[in-house]
Amino acid sequence: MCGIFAYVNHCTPRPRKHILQTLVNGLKRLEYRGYDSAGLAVDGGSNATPTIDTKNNNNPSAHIVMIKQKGKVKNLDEKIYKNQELDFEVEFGTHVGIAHTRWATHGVPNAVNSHPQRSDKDNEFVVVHNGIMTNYKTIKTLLEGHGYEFESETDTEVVAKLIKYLWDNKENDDVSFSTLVERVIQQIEGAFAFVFKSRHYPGQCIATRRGSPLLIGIRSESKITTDSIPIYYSSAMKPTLERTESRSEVVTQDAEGGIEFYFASDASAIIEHTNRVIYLEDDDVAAVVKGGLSIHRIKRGNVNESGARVITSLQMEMAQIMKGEFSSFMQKEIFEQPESVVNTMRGRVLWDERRIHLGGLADHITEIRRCRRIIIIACGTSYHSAIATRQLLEELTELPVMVELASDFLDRSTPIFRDDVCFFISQSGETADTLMALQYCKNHGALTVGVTNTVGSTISRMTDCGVHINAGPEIGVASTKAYTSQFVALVMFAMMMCEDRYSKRQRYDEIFDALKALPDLIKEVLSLDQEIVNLSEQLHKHKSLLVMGRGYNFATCLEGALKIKEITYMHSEGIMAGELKHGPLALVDSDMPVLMIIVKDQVFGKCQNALQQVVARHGRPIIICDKEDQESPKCASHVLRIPQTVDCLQGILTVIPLQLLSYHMAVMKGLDVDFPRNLAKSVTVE
Ligand code: G6Q
Ligand code: GLU
Repeated sequence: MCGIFAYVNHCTPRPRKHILQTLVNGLKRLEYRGYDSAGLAVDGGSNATPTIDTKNNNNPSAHIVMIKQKGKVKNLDEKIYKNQELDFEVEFGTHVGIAHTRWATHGVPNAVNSHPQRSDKDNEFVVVHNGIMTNYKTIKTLLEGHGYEFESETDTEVVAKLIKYLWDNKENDDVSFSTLVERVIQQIEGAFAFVFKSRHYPGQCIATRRGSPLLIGIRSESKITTDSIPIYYSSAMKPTLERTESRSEVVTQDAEGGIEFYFASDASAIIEHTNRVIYLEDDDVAAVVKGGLSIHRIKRGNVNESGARVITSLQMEMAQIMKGEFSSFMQKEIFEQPESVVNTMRGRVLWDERRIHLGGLADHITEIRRCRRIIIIACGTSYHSAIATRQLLEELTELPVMVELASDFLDRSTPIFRDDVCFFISQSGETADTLMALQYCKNHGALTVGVTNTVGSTISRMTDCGVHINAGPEIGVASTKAYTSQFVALVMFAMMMCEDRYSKRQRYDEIFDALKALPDLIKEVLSLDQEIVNLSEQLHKHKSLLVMGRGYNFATCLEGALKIKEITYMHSEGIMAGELKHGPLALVDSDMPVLMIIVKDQVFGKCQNALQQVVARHGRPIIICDKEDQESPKCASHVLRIPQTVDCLQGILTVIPLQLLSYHMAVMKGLDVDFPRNLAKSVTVE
């Protein structure tokens, strides 16, 4: 979730053209993260350098101009220069510009939903946001009750309106911009990075984060003498929408001479300007006031927090920054999974209430509970996520659940009835086969549900209701984090279907607790990386690799084999262990690499039988098994031990070693991991 860039030039005269170019270039550096729209806000005014008057907050600077556009940053750039109102040559001694690339989570991609979001028609406060707010509906209702009118479908707009509310109800005119922002973030739940600009605080820029990255670059002609930025603590304020109590005035530093600040959600947008940066931490509120930067925090109890944030030097190359410590997007996305599954659950798994709330299904859940049959339709990896969760869906809904490959479903002209509920799973939301199947089911009168990663995609628009998996943009063609997030989304759906059924309560509780522990267990599996590198050394020169398992882990076999095929170009087959003696066993001998997934679930005994059948044919399989399993490793050539979780989530933990294995083998073969031959990220043809 996507890109923030902001630029402050203090006592450093810059023409508006330069400011706009800096903002647009910043956004271009963030394009690789994926986005669907872009926008920015700068000061208006045509021929004068606005004066900085921070003492008198009631004397606003020039009005703020916002330019927003669906689609590429290039389109935004073109739109900027069509703006008749702006004089591009006018110079600003001091100026704050903020910009954003949006990956929609709330509301379709269009200009109104793009960021910056604004407080009111006069653009008194504008804000850019990365992340998802989970309690925005409650705040929105309260603000609407106070007469604030909303124009977008985003969660972000609530923040712009909330800060305006706090401004309108401030105790006195001396209240600082950062105090208002501190008050805002006290009301907010979820993940965010925000950068604010206001005409009431000309020349000031406020940034804050919680769970979403944000850093600040500093550039100055005169030497920056300090190597850290002090933190000012304030006491907690009443978390209420009522008037807040007054507090001590924030201290700011005056900068000597000119200075420039660059705010960004990732270092790739900053490095070309400066390598001196500060990484903000959760709940830091950073304020640039009169060219001085200070950081403010609410003091929490007696916690002994550090008194400063250190200015560090970025030592990296551009490409390195975009992928972080990773060599490819696929690798980055594999390692993002502890966070991406949390984003899928954020605001949906209500930990305190022990409830699941999928807002996008709420209006239809009664109808879904009454249906006669659930049909899940998808392609490729998305299809595998349906295979992975079918058993749980059957168990918790007690309905027949069919899982269909979209192309085959259409070829068969499968009978569909009005009391069917049809799910369409798609990372991109644009896959042609899945789309056609959706049209077909609509024509037959079924209720349609989308499960996609792309807000505003054709599938999310065409379906009656749905769930956005919120895994964040996936760039590697081989799908990884989208798979585990689809998996989690379908598990949440299954749980929501049975939450008022007493007979399912124990099972529900067991899965609920396992969801909480899941991110840490994923981290534990990812720590097997070096072991998997060693295994890849042994395997990558082979021509073929069979992946066997059954029950909840059969989907892992299919998905693992698909990953291996896609990026290593090696033959690989996911084999249902129960089918071994009906054919595939003929392939097994001492030369054929076999990987078996054996975990302690209800098919453990049957998997042991399959293992014996392989061993009897001189196979020496590689085994992925539970840490506690003493039996299976005895027959193995290599063992990968993973932590145990509830049976129906185990597939998330067993698939990750296979994602890593395919990745390392492809690297060893010198192949392009992110863009495998003959494949595209979004398959928009039949
Ligand atoms: C897997 C691929 C591919 C993908 C399908 C369906 O690694 O990315 O199998 O899952 O092409 O795509 P959507 O999920 O976007 O519909
Ligand atoms: N939740 C916000 C929105 O949908 C921000 C999304 C983002 O991170 O780009 O507008």
